[in-house]
Amino acid sequence: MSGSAVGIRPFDPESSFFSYPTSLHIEELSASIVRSHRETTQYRPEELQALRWKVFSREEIHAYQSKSVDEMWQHCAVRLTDAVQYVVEFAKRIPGFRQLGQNDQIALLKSGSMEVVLVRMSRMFNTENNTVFFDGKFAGTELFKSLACGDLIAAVFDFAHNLCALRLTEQQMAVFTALVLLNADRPCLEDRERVQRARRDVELALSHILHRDNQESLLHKLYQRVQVLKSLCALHIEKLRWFRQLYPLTVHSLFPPLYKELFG
Ligand code: CLR
Repeated sequence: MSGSAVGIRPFDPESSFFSYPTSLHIEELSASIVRSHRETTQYRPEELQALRWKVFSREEIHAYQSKSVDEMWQHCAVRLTDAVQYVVEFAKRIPGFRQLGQNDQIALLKSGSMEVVLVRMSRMFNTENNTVFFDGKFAGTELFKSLACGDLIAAVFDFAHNLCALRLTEQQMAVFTALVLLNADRPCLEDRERVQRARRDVELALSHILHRDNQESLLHKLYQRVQVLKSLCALHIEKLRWFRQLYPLTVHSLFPPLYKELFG
């Protein structure tokens, strides 16, 4: 590496991650998480801004509403799985995450990936007309009518709306979503200690960023949202159980394997 040639040891997150964090370490950790976030979001903020005028027409909304329950579920499961795939890629690039054992990585993704998708949803949300960028255009709750889970959809939109109101920067969101993933209280973890140590550093990174941005009051608000995320994900799992009971074959043969692996 070029750094060592001039006698400066380049930052190596792998070697220093579990030692005492220095402010340089925390700085580098935030930068690394922010980079990972930027590289794994489907759309950049400028792109989303430019797409805002694209909304579904009445006819298009009607076409979604005319789908059968299982057809619409399958469609949404595919879209959701695409979004989850990006979150998995994000997780794998977080220094403290990729050093965990395979089983713990999977355990964290099982319970955290949907939460991160929902946080990321707020980037794709337009609060002016309560629509989300889905399938290439902005869609309101009515478009999801044929899923027959209006309560889940309303709650998810509500969450996105409220999170939008916090006006997080991309950096704040990046580090917050890393924190959502690195949760030592998740079920089935083998090495909680290690998750906790990785989490501690990301917590420092978040405090550091919020301090720098002069927005320390956000910390409390963000921790409050975590509770809501938990209930939304529980509702999602409950809806999936209900759907699976009605359409076991659709889930079995038409849902994406990753979706079933994480939520099924
Ligand atoms: C989240 C942010 C991603 C793009 C994206 C794709 C699919 C969207 C998802 C976002 C938000 C949640 C979403 C999902 C499709 C279906 C799902 C709207 C915008 C709703 C909540 C339905 C979930 C239940 C189904 C599995 C039936 O960058």
